[in-house]
Amino acid sequence: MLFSSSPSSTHNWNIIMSNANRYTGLVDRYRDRLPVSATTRAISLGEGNTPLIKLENIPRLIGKNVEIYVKYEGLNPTGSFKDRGMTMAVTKAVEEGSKAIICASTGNTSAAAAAYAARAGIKAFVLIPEGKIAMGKMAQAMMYGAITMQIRGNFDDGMRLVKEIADKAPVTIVNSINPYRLQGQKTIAYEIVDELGRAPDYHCLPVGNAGNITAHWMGYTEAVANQPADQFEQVIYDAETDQFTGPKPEGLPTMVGYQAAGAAPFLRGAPVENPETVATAIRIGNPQSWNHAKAVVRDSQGWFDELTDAEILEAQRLLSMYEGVFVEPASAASIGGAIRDIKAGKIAEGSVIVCTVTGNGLKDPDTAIKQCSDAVMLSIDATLEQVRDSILSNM
Ligand code: AN7
Repeated sequence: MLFSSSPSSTHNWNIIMSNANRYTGLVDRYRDRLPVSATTRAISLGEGNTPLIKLENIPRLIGKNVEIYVKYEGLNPTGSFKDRGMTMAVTKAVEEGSKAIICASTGNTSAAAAAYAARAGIKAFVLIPEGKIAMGKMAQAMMYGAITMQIRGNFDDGMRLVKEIADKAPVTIVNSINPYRLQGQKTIAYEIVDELGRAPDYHCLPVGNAGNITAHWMGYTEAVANQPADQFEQVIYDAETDQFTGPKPEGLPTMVGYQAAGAAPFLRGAPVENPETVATAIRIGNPQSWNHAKAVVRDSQGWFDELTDAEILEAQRLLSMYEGVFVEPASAASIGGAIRDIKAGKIAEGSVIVCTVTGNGLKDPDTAIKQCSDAVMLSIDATLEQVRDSILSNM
């Protein structure tokens, strides 16, 4: 029986478990720069440590002399960057004795919350907009055993409800308004600075709630400042002064945030009432980290811009077909926007650019298949002749 307990193994697993070189996730890796103690038990699935892939073909294709890297966050345990924040949020929730977590989500946060709650043995309640999350994310919430509430409303409605319910029920909010989320997510910048030996000139990423662009900035500031461990000062956004606290090093990247045109409150200068985009992950009209992200763009002399759904899908396909990197539509906004700004000269030749590609393409198979009506998909008899003809006519 699957769920019956089996007699304990006679192997001495401790020998294997004591391998000091084993990567055990970002809380363990960056323990001295995160709000945990030496004894805090990390709730981890080995998140972080994702590939930084240098693009080979796209720079040639656009005819510009630039170094573009994608940080492939789709290779996290639940397939998105949300795992970085969730390992921290759930680690702290468990440390503080919480038995349940809750979030509103466009899909990826709910998948991560559900997985880390399963890992910790606590409950996850997730609110998702009915009919508006990608199939893979839905499958994840169900498989990981979350209690899923599909609401007749959008993400912003769910977020409002989660904030209201938190003091009426014994649940810990794990949306990015939970400060531990950004603490976990900042580690992406540590990894990039580690690998490049410096920060890039530009960092481009998709923006929904704007938590991630804020976390990137905190991480870059801490990593570039390269503070000694015993004098480590965390960088956080102080709402009172509208400033980031801590060191102010030289050599930080220009931060560029891209939104979907139908869900682009930063471009409109105000919340968007009925956000709409094929990139459901960023179908958000009322960003929770509004002031933080404005401060990031101000301090880094960066900018926000928007992409149409058609531009987002084109970038998604380009990255798949020319580089073999399959990301979900929201993630493609970063590369699509960067390519446009490189072509326009807004991002100068000779620059080093990192784009965060936030989620795995497998999350949203429907949107992928729908836009590939022109893909070569032959239907043939199971004969050697037809296979051979198919090859020869397509060489
Ligand atoms: C793939 O899961 O908000 O600007 O509820 O899933 O930090 O919000 C997802 C956001 C970009 C935007 N790319 O990041 C959720 C959710 C992907 C995402 C974003 C999301 P933020």
